[in-house]
Amino acid sequence: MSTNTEGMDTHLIDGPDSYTHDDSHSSEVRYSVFVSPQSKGKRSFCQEPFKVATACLAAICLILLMVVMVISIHNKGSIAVQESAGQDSPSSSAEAHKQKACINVTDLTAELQMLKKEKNDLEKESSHLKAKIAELEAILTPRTTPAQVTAKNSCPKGWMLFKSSCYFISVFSRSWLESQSYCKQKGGHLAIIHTPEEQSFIWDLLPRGHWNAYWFGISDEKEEGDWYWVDGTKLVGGFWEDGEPNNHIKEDCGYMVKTEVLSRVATKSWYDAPCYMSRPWICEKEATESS
Ligand SMILES: [Ca+2]
Ligand SMILES: [Ca+2]
Repeated sequence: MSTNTEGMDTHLIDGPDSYTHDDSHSSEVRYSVFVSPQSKGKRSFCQEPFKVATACLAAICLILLMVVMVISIHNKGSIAVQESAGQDSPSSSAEAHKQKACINVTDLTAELQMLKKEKNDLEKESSHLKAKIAELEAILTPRTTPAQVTAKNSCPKGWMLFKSSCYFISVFSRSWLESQSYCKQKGGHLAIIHTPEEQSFIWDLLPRGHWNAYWFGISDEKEEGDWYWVDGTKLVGGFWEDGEPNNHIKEDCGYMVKTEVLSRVATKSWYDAPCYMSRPWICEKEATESS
């Protein structure tokens, strides 16, 4: 028994060769306890691959760690950039809205100024038109005196009242004689004008035009130069234009002219003209009194 033990120790001390040849007694514990100095170098040689593998693993781990760190840093940087961009975006958007609002305000201000100008222009035009309407109404409204109001003179439709007479302005044209016939049919005669007021009233009824000439009730057909009214009374004075009547081409009938020249006046508007000329005319007849 002791011999076997001593032999076994001898094999162990002798080294791996002996150990190799005695597989039946192999033991990791024993090997580690009874390893000889010579076999120690050989064991380091066998452990070298494990160290290399360990080193490689450590290196790989280190590389992975570095990769993870790099990725982490990169991700943080990206997040920071995104956050930065996310923070700038509302600011930029607000600035853009502000600029747009400023532009809109400028546009609206300009439009407001333009509308104010248009309003002023329209107000001026409105005032002008109101004045024109008042002027036309004054022309078309029969002018009456208090006495006439009391008398309640009235005229047929289309005839204008002045004092005790009604006046009709034709829109058609006829000769002087045909015009007088028309007035007679209506119960009157071509207008007989005695006063500047009557002349002005009739003149105001006439529209302006290039040469608006209206027959009225005066003629010198019987005796050249002797002017008579259609009621047989002789003319006294008159409202002739300068240089008229001139009987230029046998002009024996009178008309009054209203042109677009504003400087012309009612009391210098009469002309003598050929009686056959076709012109509009002015009728006059007595107003109807009603109580
Ligand atoms: Ca004449
Ligand atoms: Ca004449």
